[in-house]
Amino acid sequence: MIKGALALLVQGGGENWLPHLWKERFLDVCAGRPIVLLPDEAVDPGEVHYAAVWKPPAGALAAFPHLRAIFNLGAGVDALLADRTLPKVPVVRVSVDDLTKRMTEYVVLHVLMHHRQQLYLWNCQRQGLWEPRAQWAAGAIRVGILGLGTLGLDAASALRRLGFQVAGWSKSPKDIHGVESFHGPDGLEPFLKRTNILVCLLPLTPDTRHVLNRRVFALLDHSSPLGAPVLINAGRGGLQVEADILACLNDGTLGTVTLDVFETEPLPADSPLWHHPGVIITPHNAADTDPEEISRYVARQIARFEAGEALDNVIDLARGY
Ligand code: NDP
Ligand code: OXD
Repeated sequence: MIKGALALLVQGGGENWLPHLWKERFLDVCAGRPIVLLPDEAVDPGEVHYAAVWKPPAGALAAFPHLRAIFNLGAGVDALLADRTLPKVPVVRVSVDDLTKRMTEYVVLHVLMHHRQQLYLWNCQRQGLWEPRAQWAAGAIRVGILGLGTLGLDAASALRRLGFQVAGWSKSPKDIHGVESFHGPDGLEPFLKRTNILVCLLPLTPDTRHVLNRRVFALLDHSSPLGAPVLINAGRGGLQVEADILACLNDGTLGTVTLDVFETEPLPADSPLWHHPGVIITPHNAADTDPEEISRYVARQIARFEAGEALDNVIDLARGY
């Protein structure tokens, strides 16, 4: 039997994400299935049963009348769901251990960077100054994680092991050992009022867009040894209001921040964030997942789906994540 084709539509990403590399990976793991790289290669649209995509052009997937499932090659589906013509088939996101562990590395690295006053120490080093400041224990700091899904939960557990006081905020209630849990719009204010380091691992949806704004920053707790609170956003740029972040850094509402994601990516060269002394910038690579792991995950899911089993990590289109 001829297998339905897998169409690949991949845009953006770093050197690991070049479309022809994705084609080679899928040829390796999807034995005998035609793999078509779009828009360069020709295919009869009726023969395409699956699509593996990263930021495909709006409307591109509507061309396939027999599409059975769409595999988003990353965890966040906001760019894909913005396409109003998306076919009504299951959309699967990436949720693999490799991605989760890399995000936890990132969160732990940056929480520690701010907690251990690394921006101050680099500044001293540049000036040849030996001027240690008092340092406090992790137990003195309350970290708050926006989003207690796959990524938030793993990061919470690692931070807890380091001794931080950890809380999280989610849409639905949670009961997690050792993590104070808040949920829903009513839970946001008490969550913020106890938080010194705010870590954002939310998906971008109509409900979460611009949640990282001045009103939210002003509620964070200033009473820890850190002084002004810290923001770390590795969710999506659309969650943050960059003008508010800058203004809050400048008036002391925020102390220092780490941003991996931006309203416009790449971050424009004229953004004042690049040169602000209180800002650490990374180029949307917090969880730069192994693509081989992702292609094996997609191939495994297709094989199971064709054997009549359910797909994993299917997006709830009504919720948007
Ligand atoms: P999940 O879907 O597993 O978790 C999402 C969490 O956000 C859940 O706890 C959910 O609550 C919560 N949430 C969603 N909407 C709301 C809301 N309106 N109010 C309160 N809580 C809400 O996602 P992941 O943990 O796997 O990933 C999170 C995001 O991280 C991705 O969507 C992506 O944008 C980003 N990401 C960034 C990467 C990077 O390199 N910078 C890499 C990978 C992901 P509940 O549990 O109740 O459903
Ligand atoms: C993302 C990812 O969603 O890299 O940003 O998986």
